[in-house]
Amino acid sequence: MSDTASPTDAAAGLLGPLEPVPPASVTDQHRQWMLAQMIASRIYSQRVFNLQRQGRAGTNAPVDGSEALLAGTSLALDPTKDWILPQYRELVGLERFGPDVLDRYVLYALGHPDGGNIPEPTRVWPPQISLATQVPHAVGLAWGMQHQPNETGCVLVFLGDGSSSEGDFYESENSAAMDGATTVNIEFVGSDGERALLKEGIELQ
Ligand SMILES: Cc1ncc(C[n+]2csc(CCOP(=O)(O)OP(=O)(O)O)c2C)c(N)n1
Repeated sequence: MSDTASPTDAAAGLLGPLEPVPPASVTDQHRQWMLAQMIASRIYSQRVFNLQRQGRAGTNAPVDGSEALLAGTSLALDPTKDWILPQYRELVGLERFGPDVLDRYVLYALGHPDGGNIPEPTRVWPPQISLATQVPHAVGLAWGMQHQPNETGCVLVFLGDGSSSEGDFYESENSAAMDGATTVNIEFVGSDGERALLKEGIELQ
């Protein structure tokens, strides 16, 4: 990385092919890319936070503390096959899925209606502030993909532990288990810094 290159430029230069990278295949170049992504996502998040403090952007949930999870999961997925349904913190860390993710996130933060739509071919849905309401959509999307012979990807949905108090969460988990839908839920377990991964209703600590 040159002295003049921004983290964003560095990340773009290191993006490489879009194939998912399994843990055993992670190289130093991937690690360098993930670090650049983590730094970039913090910078994007801080920028929107500053806009919010100036009264130029609306409600904002900073990415702080979730950068590594986003860089890692983003690298593990295939942006041409897999889908991500974010909650409200994650979009600044999902540049690998397409530069318009960030553009649309900023529009959303500014209150522009186009921020509620991320056009194809980008496989990331817009932010969702109503807790757990993205989870039934994720299961429905995965279930629909199972009926499309050309769709071989998975659906990843982000939610916080507060979402596990919502009916949407349990109804979705039940539907996913019944339908065998390929969804992976990533749960952030808030302020204590612990995280849990829920997959088809089985909790792995
Ligand atoms: C259905 C619903 N109820 C309440 C809220 C208000 N609300 C916004 S963020 C939040 C806390 C969510 O905490 P958590 O699930 O731990 O997610 P985190 O933001 O910590 O990642 C609440 C209660 C909401 N957005 N939606």
